Amino acid sequence: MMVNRNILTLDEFTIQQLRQFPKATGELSSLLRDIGLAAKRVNVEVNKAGLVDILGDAGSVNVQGEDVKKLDVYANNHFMGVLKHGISCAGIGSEELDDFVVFNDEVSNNSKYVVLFDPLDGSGNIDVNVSIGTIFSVYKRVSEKGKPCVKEDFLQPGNRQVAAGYVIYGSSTMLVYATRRGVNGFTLDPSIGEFSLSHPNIQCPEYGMFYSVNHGNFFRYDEKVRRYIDGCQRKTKDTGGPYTQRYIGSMVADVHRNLIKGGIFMYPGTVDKPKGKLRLLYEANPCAFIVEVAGGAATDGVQRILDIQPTELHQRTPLFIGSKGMMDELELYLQAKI
Ligand code: P6P
Repeated sequence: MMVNRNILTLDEFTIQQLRQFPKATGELSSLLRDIGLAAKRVNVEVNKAGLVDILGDAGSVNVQGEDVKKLDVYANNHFMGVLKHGISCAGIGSEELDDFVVFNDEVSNNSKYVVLFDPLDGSGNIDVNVSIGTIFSVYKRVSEKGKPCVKEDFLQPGNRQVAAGYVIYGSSTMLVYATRRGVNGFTLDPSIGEFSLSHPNIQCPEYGMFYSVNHGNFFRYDEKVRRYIDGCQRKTKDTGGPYTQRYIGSMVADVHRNLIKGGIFMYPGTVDKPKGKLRLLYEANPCAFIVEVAGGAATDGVQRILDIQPTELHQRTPLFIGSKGMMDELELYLQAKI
């Protein structure tokens, strides 16, 4: 199979971006390449999960009280490992770890960034071969360089993100990341073992035909949310529909489809869990950053996700995210204007 020599790899792309800023230190480019390396290693295990004894629970329970799958542990260790042994990251926060991890060595203490990540989102789908993903969020540390990073470095609002992205281990393996300069998607090319630029300058369509929500919670949602979902079901050709309901159970996969084709993903709060299920720091914030840079929108039903001031690593938030036109219509329902 001929490989198109003109397709930039992730490494070539990040270096090309770096060359446009001669004063840049190269730390962000290096960090993104580190994440790409860890993603390739995790991809190998995800792709053979059915063949080796890596399926099933690792026998432990994580801070979320969820059974930890062995692949969760593997992914967490690999992403933390490349970041700890790189030159760009002073510390991390992970869904799989109780607290922040301050690397606290001479190189890391002089590194510019901190990273928050969900090493394997949707891990409940591992055993049934449904797409899963890694999500990451990058901040410039606010504490003094030369010293260990501190909690405040991680608890910045999402509008301070320098970069964010996800890896989706699906029919192909893709790495999508955003900086303020744009959103770009890279597909892993097995013939060269590199992520290659396949989706340059991703723009989220203003409208779409997909809505994603767990209907099993329907009668526990707020009445305004129920009315919006009901409205989705009533769409016709004359009113911008008909819509299709797609809910994969892996947020990365649902958000990715809606980013590319247009649509809205919702994980609202419920009467018993008003903050919903999804985590602000390493799920909602990075996805909100990516979707907003691509022209979409993301709120918690009241305010912009990226404006929320975090208070703790594992805090949850309701999440409504996707095409701008669909989010604007949702807003009218939430404000009881229709
Ligand atoms: P529910 C996966 O566990 C996850 O965190 C997201 O990836 C996904 O969108 C959501 O939970 C699914 O949750 O409650 O609908 O099964």
